[in-house]
Amino acid sequence: MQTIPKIDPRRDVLVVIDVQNDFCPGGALAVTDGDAVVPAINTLADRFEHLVLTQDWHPPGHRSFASSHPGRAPFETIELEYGPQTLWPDHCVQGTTGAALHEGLDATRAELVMRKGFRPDIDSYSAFYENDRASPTGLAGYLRERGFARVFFCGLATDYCVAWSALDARRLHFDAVVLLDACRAIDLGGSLERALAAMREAGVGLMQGSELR
Ligand code: VGL
Ligand code: ZN
Repeated sequence: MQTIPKIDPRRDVLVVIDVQNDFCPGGALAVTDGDAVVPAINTLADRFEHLVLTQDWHPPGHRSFASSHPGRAPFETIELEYGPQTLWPDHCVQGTTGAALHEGLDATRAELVMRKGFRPDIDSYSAFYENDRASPTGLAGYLRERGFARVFFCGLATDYCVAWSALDARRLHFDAVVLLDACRAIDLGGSLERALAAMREAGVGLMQGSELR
C-alpha cells in the first residue's frame, strides 16, 4: 500500500506538462479527452504553493514531425542516432495557436514556464532531458536551487511527456508522484501500460490528485 502524501508547501512543486491546444480535442495531436485535465489541474494548482508549467515548443520542420521525413507517416517509428523516434503530426509549432497553453488553464501563479523541444534535430519528451537522455534542459538545476525535493506531475500525455519527466525526476533523485486523474494518455501500441509499469518500477508514486491531503 502506498501512503498518501500530504502536500508540503516548502519542498513540493506541481509541474504541469504540456497542457496546450494541440494536445486537446481539435488540436494537431489531440489526446482523447485531453481538455478534461484542465479543471482538475486548476483545482490542484490552488493547493500547491509552487507551480511550474512546461510547453512543447517546436520550430517549423522539427525532426519529430513525420512531414520532415519523406515517405513516412505520423505514428511510425524510425531509428535516429539517439534511439527510436515516433513520428508525429506537425504540432506545437512555436508561436502558433496550437502551441499556446489551453486558455482554461489558470497559469497566473506559474513561477516558471519551461519550453522544450526547440532544438530542430532532437525531440524532448522529458522536462529534464532531450530524448538522447543526456542533454539537460536545466530544470533539475532550477528545482534544486529552489529547494524542491518532491515533484508532482500532471498534464499531457501520461505515456510520453509526463512519464518521461517522472522517470527522469527519479533518475535525478527527486521524489516523484504522477496524479493520474489530471493526466490523459496518447496510448499508442500499449504505450500507456508500458509507461505505468516503468514508473512503478522506478518508484514513481501513482495516485489520484483527489486523494491528496
Ligand atoms: C508529447 C508527443 C510529441 C507530449 C509531445 O507532450 O506528451 N507527445 N510531443
Ligand atoms: Zn512534441
